[in-house]
Amino acid sequence: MKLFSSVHDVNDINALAKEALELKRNPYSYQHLGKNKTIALIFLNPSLRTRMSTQKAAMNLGMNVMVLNMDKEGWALELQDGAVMNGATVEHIREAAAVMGEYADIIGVRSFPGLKDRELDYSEDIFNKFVKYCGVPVVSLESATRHPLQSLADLVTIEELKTKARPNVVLTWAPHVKALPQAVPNSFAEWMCKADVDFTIAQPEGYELSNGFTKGAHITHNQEEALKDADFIYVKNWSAYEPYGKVTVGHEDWMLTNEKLKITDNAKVMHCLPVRRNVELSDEILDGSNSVVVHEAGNRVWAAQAVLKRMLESL
Ligand code: SN0
Repeated sequence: MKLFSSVHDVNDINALAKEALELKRNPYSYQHLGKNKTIALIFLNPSLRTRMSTQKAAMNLGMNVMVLNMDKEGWALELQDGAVMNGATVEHIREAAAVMGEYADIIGVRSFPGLKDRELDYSEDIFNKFVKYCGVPVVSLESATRHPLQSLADLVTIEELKTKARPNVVLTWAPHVKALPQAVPNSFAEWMCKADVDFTIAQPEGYELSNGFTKGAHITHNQEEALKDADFIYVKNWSAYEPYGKVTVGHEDWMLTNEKLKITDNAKVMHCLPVRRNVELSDEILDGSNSVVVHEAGNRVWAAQAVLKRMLESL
């Protein structure tokens, strides 16, 4: 594997999830694979789980790891071709990415959307420029429109915890105080549309995701209808796709509570984290027995390790 940026980079998602669970059982069985290989993890935005789980995954494979918090410690990056760089930007992505490719065998990149210019964000300009100029395999650590390592960990978690062959999985919008990217729900939706699950998305009117990510999903504005008989509930806030990046006030009643869980099939509750307690998800859910959010975060290691293993095998 030379690129991991979306579900479209994977032939068989079930085989990859299975490989992740095998690595969970035998974390150190491929320690030789990463010997004398280096991964550089480049962050243009904050991270806890992605940074630590990807570093742990790389170490389990015997790799060396370098982390650069580019937003805080790097030079201000110029992205425009032909720019006259007499302003705030110091270094062009053409040199920055190419130099990183000299130091690393694999590069991971995190770059969030600006949420102002939809066409620019959905063109994945920054991520694609890293891919183009670094010259080595690249893994997405969450780009403007997708978070594939999270989605793979989510699939692994569902495969691991499901009690029926084809579970009902519901992605439900949740309230928030800020405008958040569509990357996590877009990505979860496109993975679930390919997984062996019945998949429903529930969101208030105006929060429909781009239909490029949701083909095959049942989509509703009625949260109660969606939650009925759910086996897994994936909770996430996102801002509107149209009008782009906008949020509306209200919808506080979309927060998940124990009362709402009663109509589910004792559903397990998932969230990518970080979560705003008592805004997106209630204390009673997060501290209750249905929450699997920490277990899900633990599986980030095995998802990342399965992807890095395949990248190392293709070097
Ligand atoms: C990011 C998002 O894409 O929703 C990262 C999730 C893995 N989340 C946030 O930016 C949360 C920020 C906040 O203020 O709660």
